[in-house]
Amino acid sequence: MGRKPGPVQIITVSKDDHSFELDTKALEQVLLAENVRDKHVVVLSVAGAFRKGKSFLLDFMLRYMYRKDDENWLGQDDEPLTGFSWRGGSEPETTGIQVWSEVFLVQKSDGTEVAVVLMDTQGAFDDQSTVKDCATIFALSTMTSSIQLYNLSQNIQEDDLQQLQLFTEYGRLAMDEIFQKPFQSLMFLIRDWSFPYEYIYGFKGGSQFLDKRLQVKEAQHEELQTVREHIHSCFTNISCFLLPHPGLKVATSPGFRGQLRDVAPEFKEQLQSLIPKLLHPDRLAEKEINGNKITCRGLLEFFKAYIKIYQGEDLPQPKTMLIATAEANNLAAVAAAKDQYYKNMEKMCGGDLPYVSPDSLEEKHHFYYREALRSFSSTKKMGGQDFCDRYQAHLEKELEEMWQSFSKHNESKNLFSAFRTPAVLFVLVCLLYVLSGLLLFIGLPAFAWMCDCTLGVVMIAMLTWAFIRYSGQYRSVGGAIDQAAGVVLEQATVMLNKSRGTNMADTKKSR
Ligand SMILES: Nc1nc2c(ncn2[C@@H]2O[C@H](COP(=O)(O)OP(=O)(O)OP(=O)(O)O)[C@@H](O)[C@H]2O)c(=O)[nH]1
Ligand SMILES: [Mg+2]
Repeated sequence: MGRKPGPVQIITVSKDDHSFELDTKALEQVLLAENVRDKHVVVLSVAGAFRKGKSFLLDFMLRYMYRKDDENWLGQDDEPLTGFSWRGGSEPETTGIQVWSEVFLVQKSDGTEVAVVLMDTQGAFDDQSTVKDCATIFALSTMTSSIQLYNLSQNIQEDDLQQLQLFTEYGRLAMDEIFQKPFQSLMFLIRDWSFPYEYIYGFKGGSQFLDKRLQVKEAQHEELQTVREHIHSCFTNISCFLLPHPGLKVATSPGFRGQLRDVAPEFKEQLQSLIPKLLHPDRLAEKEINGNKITCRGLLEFFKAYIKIYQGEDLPQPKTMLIATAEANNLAAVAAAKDQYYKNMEKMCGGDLPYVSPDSLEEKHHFYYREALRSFSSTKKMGGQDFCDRYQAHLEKELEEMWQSFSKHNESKNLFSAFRTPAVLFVLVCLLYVLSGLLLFIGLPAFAWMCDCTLGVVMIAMLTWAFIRYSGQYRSVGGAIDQAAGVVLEQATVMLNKSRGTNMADTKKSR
């Protein structure tokens, strides 16, 4: 050890290609420290929107961990607040995921020692991160932590719950097996709570407030119910803490360095209640995976496994609400247009309906194709013209494929095409029979014999074909016979056309 403790960047997000990287070496140095590596691990993470005082709060937790024996652990009046890097201003500060380099050993009342890791995360919804970046950070920190603090400002809004649902679902997707409750503790931490007259500050008011917000009622719209049920189903333990506003100096002064002098007394008072309770040895829940408590060494392996999943291509892309809605709209319009085309064409030539002349079928196809495209473009869809054009191209391609299959199906109903192979073979047998007789007559028995042999082969082919059609077996042989008959027919047509062509040329010449 010996080195001064500080934040360690373990996960970095690339600004260019939005990829994620785990610094295994750095994480190994933290988790494989000799005194902690075989201890059960407790991971406390803070996540939520950017610029809402996450790192600031973690620094008070650090103070507590270092000075908990001191009555005055919160600090001196003029002492600057250090630890995880925090600052004022509107630009994001923390990036990726960081952990504190020192893992704290805490003894529980039953004598067991656990290792406590504090984790700071990149704020969500800044102007440089995609939905996928935010979802990945949140999911990774939720999957690897045993206590996740969801840091919110002022209230629990419905969109906060929806984001939580999206992010946790993204996490659940990456976990191998889905358990009844895949994650452990979730704590809503509401900053700048301004209605203590309705729900008092602290855990008590928080829990009443949360009960009200997460209540699932019969009369609620299904959408609201699903969000709540999802959140309940993801975490074993959900709590809430209402924290007051820290005072205008903290929120707005550019010169504020974390001196307690400038922090509102009620904020300090609530910190003194929140942090010791949160970090109370008996409240520190060990990280469990598959129901087993894991050690620091084990956690390292899980980090490696989880990051691989997020680096891979298997997971779907979480999208913005507009894009997801626009996609759903367009897909629904494509499906409706396809359905309309299919039904119309079915009426023309589907199922058992008799053979239709290809020309009139093609005419109908063009008509219904245009109708389907018209119905697609007249449906109201979100996402703008570009988006719509992409889906229209998709629709055109699919309609074209459907047309090909309708046309083939119609073709197969043509009696001649069904009997094409036996007809060709039969004509061939007749021709060979006549030819053989002719050759014998003009005194060429050897050639006549060859004709007879070929005739025999063709007849066997005919019988085989009939057997295959009847039994449905050896279809590849049947296909080969069909193909051979097709080639013969083709050659014959070409020859016929050629002779017709020369005839025409002759008549033209004679004219
Ligand atoms: N209004 C308000 N401001 C706070 C609170 N706690 C800290 N701040 C201020 O919020 C600003 C941002 O603090 P940080 O801790 O850097 O915020 P963060 O959430 O870690 O920000 P990112 O790392 O960018 O996501 C600082 O100016 C703090 O003084 C709080 O409870 N309420
Ligand atoms: Mg931060």
